[in-house]
Amino acid sequence: MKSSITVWGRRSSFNVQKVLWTLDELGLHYEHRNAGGSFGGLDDPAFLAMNPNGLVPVILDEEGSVWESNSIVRYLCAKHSQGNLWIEDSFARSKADRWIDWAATALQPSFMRLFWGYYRTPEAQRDKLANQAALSSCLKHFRLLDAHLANNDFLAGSHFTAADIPAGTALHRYFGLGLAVEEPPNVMAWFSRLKKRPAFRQHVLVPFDDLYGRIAF
Ligand SMILES: N[C@@H](CCC(=O)N[C@@H](CS)C(=O)NCC(=O)O)C(=O)O
Repeated sequence: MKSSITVWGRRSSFNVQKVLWTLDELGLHYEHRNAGGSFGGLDDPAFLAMNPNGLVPVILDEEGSVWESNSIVRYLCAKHSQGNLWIEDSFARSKADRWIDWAATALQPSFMRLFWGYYRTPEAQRDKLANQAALSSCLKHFRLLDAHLANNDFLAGSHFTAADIPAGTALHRYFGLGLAVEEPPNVMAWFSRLKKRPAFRQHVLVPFDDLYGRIAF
C-alpha cells in the first residue's frame, strides 16, 4: 500500500530532523509542513488534536497521528523497514531500542542543556557552572558511546538501523558548538559513516549558526 504521510515541524528543530532523516532513509513520499517556532500553529485546535502536547514533530498517515520524535522513528521503521532499519528478532532489537531510550533519557537531555545554556544563550546571560556540568555530563555519555562503538560500526551492531537516528542527530551540533570538546575516535568514525548517508547530510548536516545567542525562535 502506498503511504500518504504528512509531517509537521520546522527544519531547525533537532527532533524534527530525526523524523525527516528517517523518512528519506526509508525513501517514503511525504508532505512537509512548517510548524512551531516563528511558523507557529502549535496552539491550533486541529494541531492539538494530533498532538495534545502542542509540540513538533508530528506525523499523520492513513492510520492516524504519531507524536514524540523517537516514537515516530520507531513507528516508521517498524512499518516500512522490517528486517532492515527495524530489527525483527526481539533480543537483537532490544540492542537497538536501548540506544534509542538512552538517547532520549541520557544524551539528549545533557546535550540540550548545553546547547541552550551555552549556544543559544547570549554570552552575558550564560550560567557558566550549569554549562560546565552539562558539558561534563555530555563527555561521560560520549565516552560510553565510544566504548560501545569500539566493537560496533553502528549502534545496534554491524549495520545502520533506527538506533543510529536519535543519538546520531546530536553529533553535528555537539561537535559544531565551537567548544573544544573531546572527539572520541570511535564516535568520530561513526559520525563519518553517517555523513556518507544522503538523508543525514540533507536534514542534519545543515548550518545552525542563526541560532547562536538567540533564545527566541
Ligand atoms: N520529546 C518530544 C519533544 C518535542 C519538542 O520539544 N519539540 C520542540 C522542538 S524541538 C517544540 O515543539 N518546541 C516548540 C516550537 O518549536 O515552537 C519529542 O521528542 O518529540
